[in-house]
Amino acid sequence: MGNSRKLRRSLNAGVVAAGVTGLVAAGLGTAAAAPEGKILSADTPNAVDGSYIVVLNDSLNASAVASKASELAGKFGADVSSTYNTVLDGFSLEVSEAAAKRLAANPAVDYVVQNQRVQAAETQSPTPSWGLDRIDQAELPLDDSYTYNTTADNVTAYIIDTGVDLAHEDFGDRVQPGADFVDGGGDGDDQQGHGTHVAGTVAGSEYGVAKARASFRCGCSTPTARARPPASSRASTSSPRTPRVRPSPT
Ligand SMILES: [Ca+2]
Repeated sequence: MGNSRKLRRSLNAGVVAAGVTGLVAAGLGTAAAAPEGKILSADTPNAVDGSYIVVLNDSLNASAVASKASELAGKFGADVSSTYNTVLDGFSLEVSEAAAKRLAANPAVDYVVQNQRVQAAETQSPTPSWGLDRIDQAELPLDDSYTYNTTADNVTAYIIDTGVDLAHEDFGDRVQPGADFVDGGGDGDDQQGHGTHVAGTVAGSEYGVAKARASFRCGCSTPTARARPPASSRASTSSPRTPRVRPSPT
């Protein structure tokens, strides 16, 4: 066989090979075009690899959630870890990141969020109020403790109420003066008490939900719009007001 003939055969084979490669590439291109959605809270320091919560678009009963969860997880050969039907309708599962992105693009899915590791920061027990005891548990009876997993040190709360007792010991140096719409030019100091109660519930070190370094600013407006006492009078009679927390029946 002459070299020219070998060369023709070689070129023909090359053309065929190129054609096959093109077809394969075209096929791969079609597969890669499968729609993908975004995974929320991915790549955070506390993200759990391969563990996701899938929230469905529709509000379904427990049986329908289980059925839809099984259907969607089954598309990727995964088992459903848990189903949810109270706060949200959805399920959790362990799948690859690629599968989770495919799930996020499914029309039946609202969003997919990656599971996160959380841990309790501290427990306050006994609790000084019914509200703190109640806020950290869904079920009764109350356990006379409040466990929180964040001190909210990256949060600034704005209290728009009757003002805040700026000198109250439960606030330390975390409270900052705000606007005053009653006696213009004031610093938002509380002349009624309700705003201090609200601020104490939000960020008081003993009575508050956010206990650590959360700072907050106060705004003052009082429904009674009563006259502000003279400064000399306030200086001689004022004392720190204790945030009053109204007990509620269990
Ligand atoms: Ca509790």
